Amino acid sequence: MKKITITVLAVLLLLQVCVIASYVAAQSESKISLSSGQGYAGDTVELTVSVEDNTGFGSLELTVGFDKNVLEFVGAECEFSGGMAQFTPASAADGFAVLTYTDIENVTADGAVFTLIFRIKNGAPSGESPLTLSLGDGSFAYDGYDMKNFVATLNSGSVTVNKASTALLGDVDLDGDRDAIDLLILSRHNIGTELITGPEAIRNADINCDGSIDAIDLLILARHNIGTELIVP
Ligand SMILES: [Ca+2]
Ligand SMILES: [Ca+2]
Repeated sequence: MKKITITVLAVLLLLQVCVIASYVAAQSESKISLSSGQGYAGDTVELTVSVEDNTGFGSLELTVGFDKNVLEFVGAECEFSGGMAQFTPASAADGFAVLTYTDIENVTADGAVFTLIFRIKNGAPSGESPLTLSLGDGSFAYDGYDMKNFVATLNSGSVTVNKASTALLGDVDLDGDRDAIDLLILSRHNIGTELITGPEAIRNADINCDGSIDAIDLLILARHNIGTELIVP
């Protein structure tokens, strides 16, 4: 019985040590995150690199990798002041950017460190394009007169390229065709039974592009549907 009690106590003690060790380990690592963004082809997207639970760094070197077929690195800004920030702009052939910040003493503040500016390339495929974030060898923390490794848990974001909507004047239900259903929806809108909502449907409903959805648009669509006068395009 005594043996069992000692064994149980030993296991409990071991568990406690493990829990404390993992807690200490979790506490001693900074978290660095790269935010996500979205936009259409041709848009500029700003992403933020931020630090949480900062254990302190004298120099931070980060490499951000991206799909060069989707994104173009425009530039970066450092949100910290007092130290020296440097960015290695990626050339057209590269798919990464290196960002460094060095100070004369450990930086322990949390918050945004860098703002990254990307442009979504024209013709970029729609969908999510993941980015990578890695900590470079140039990262360190001051320890008195020495330098020690700066470690961090890294989380990287992505840029989502929105699907460009195609305008088709008269297609108010956005199914890709102009037909009797669109005419019915437009009629209901005009008599006030059921209003057309949503930016794309509203844009398509104003067929003559005069800024209002009215009987003229209804007439144009009716003529198109019976083939008297087709809407172009
Ligand atoms: Ca339609
Ligand atoms: Ca109109």
